[in-house]
Amino acid sequence: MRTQVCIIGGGPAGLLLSQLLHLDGIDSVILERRSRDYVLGRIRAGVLEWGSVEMLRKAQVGARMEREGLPHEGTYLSAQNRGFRIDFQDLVGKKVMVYGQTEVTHDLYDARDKLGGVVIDEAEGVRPHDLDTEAPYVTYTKDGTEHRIDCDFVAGCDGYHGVSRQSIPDSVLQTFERVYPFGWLGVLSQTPPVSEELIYANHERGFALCSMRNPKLSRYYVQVPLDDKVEQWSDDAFWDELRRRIPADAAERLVTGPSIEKSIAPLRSFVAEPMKWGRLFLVGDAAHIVPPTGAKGLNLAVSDVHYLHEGLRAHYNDGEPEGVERYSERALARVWQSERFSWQMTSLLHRFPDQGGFGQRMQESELAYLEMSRSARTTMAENYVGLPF
Ligand code: RFL
Ligand code: PHB
Repeated sequence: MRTQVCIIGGGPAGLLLSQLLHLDGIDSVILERRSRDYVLGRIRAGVLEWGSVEMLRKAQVGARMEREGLPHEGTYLSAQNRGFRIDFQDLVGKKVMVYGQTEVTHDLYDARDKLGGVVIDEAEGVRPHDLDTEAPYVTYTKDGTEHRIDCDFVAGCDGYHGVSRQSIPDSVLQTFERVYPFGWLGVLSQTPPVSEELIYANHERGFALCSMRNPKLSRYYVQVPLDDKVEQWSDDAFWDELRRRIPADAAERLVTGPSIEKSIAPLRSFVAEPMKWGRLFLVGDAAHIVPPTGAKGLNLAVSDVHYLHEGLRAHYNDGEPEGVERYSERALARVWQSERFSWQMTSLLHRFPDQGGFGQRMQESELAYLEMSRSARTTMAENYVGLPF
């Protein structure tokens, strides 16, 4: 088989890239290791920057998001059970959209199917070859038979554990990493959200977050030690801990119910440079991971897709090589901005094992400064709603 762009990974990055290329007359094939049901069953991000909303509209997958998504004009921060608001609309004239990654992925699969996009799922042993030549190709096995796809470019959209990044020689690849000494225990429950807007809570017992998927479905998180196991956390223990960490008025009105999903995710900051090697591009989690505190993971995948799509469109439709050549540099500039913000939000809101009383007071006074200073809130709002592409 031959295609112009072979895309490894059918998560949001791979699907969105494929859809945008299709709309410009550029063909692609997606190779996904998992089954579609598995991909659509993953519960992940919940907040879209407005730039991501516009990208989804441009890709003609925005209709359901317009109907069901929840535009949020602000968010709450809380310190020691008392909250205050960051008003995005007032401070920077922008908002975000609460619409789950699961729904985004669903909409993208539907759109690819409608336009006859090729997504090969349960592709095993996917391997890119000859990436530093003019004629790269990708091999994989499906139902016991080996296949080969010849292409012009390979887009590595295969997440943190994928094969694409590993195909770049060690002598070229540089990685930067910080692993945080805690994780997030997340619960999804069929209960009305405790607040119309998200609440990010700093508490001496640890961080907590109140989020949502829709008016009947809530998503909550509490910071836990890295070695905690999900089985140790009964639903009641989770709700008790959450109540202790959030603003007192929210704790009083919290509606609890059985969890329909419960999992622990570790927190990590990670960047691989460069994001292009020969004819391979790294896109999304394949190149970088952010701790979820700034809600940036999915949004960064979308901005990478923006730069790569622009580059490939200029290459194929205008014979202009610059966008492809400078993909890594352009994407990385924005990646590092989101890394910085996610790291700052994480440092501000979590309890670190070695921070002591002094560290706790520093966080509390930083939060007090945010509450009193419009310019501090403006900086936070500008980053949270997303820097321009
Ligand atoms: P994805 O979504 O990981 O998709 C990559 C796809 O590639 C497939 N794949 C392969 N396919 C073929 N061959 C191989 N060898 C392959 N190896 C992997 C995988 O099956 C998968 O379908 O990456 P993408 O598209 O770059 O999208 C990035 C976002 O998914 C990610 O940044 C966010 O979900 C991160 N993230 C969160 N971000 C937020 O902003 N807020 C959150 O609350 C939030 N929660 C999370 C998260 C990521 C998590 N992971 C990765 C463990 C919670 C979790 C549990
Ligand atoms: C979520 O709803 O899952 C969510 C929201 C905001 C974050 C992280 C996760 O910062």
